[in-house]
Amino acid sequence: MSENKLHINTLCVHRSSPATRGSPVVSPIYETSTFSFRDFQHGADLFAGKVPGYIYSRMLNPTVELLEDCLAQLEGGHRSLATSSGMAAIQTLIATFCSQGDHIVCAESVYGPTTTLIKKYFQRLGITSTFVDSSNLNEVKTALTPNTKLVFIETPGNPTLVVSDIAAIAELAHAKGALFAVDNTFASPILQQPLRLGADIVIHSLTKFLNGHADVVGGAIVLKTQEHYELLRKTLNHLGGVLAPFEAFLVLRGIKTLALRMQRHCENAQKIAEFLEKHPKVKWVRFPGLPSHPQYELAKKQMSGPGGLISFELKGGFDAAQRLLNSTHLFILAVSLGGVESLIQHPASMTHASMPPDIRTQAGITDGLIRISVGIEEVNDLINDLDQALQQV
Ligand code: LCS
Repeated sequence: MSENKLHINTLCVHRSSPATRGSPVVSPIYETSTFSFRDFQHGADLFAGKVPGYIYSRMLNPTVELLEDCLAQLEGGHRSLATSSGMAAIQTLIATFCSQGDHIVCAESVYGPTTTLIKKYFQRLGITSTFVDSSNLNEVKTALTPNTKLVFIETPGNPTLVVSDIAAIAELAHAKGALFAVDNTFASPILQQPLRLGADIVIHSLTKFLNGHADVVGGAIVLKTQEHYELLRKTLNHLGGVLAPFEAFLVLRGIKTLALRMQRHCENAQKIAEFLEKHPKVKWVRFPGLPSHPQYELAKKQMSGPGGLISFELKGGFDAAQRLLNSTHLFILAVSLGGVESLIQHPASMTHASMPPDIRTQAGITDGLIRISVGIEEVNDLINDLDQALQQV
């Protein structure tokens, strides 16, 4: 049928999705839920896995796949999967590898909902867990049992910034036949590449440094082997927590400036941590770039920069923390981290409020603890903002 014979109702549907034109420098967004088959046999072959190609965007989408390929390369992995959030990545990981009767060893200093996911939802399915100070290798070793399937850590850990020895924990986990996953959200692949240090799996909240602009929620799982990739791809397809193409496009755009941003985050955070440590109203500061950090030497060895997160406590405890959080102007009072703008928040009543209180206390998340995510603004403006806010305390 010639074009001009088509009814406008048909044209609305068919001419709004033209084929790719020219050779774009930036990949177009494949904002489509489904893909046509050339003929019956092609469709059947795609479903049977006999030929490569796209079927349906929950299974695979070209824009999302471009991001997945990019993340695998940044982390030195084989393949990766992008998910609808960091939590979806962790859920997909555990659902893939752990069954009733299995055991997880998890770091106590992790994002609050990660603890809740393991302690509440997976425990209900008969998966037990032990939470340890992952900077203490003896604690990790003692917690491992013959049923341990997965060791899960964050380094640096949210929000205490505790640093754990990736290579040493990989050895301990592998000696017991357990898989070892590292949530690399705080470092980003620019500062640390856990797969190269012996981890089997890397988790990311793309919401943070990788996207970097506080306008996307997303996650990722990076893997070393095709076998793991295929297992996880099946789980993700069935659980359904996939990333949308537009979000993938935004993260790809964010990644273009990741290295530059990380450099500025690190430089700014170093100066701010030094300022805070000298301030008379500050009790202590935790920042991997300060010699006072308990794992300063390990951080220097394992990471190529200290990152953009700082945690600290004021001498005035909880009341002083409340005052400070209500007094900053440039530091935005908001959770999340890793964006170009500086943020300030109170873990015990915000990001880690859902955590069982005993594990929260065990992890050192005190009521006076404040966490800041240092952005890429001019550092003296940020220091002046904290300085004036500290005067209100
Ligand atoms: N892993 C880490 C280390 C995180 O910090 C977060 C979120 C997640 C995983 C979960 O990622 P999401 O599902 O949010 O993409 N951390 C947050 C925080 O510290 N403040 O708000 C969110």
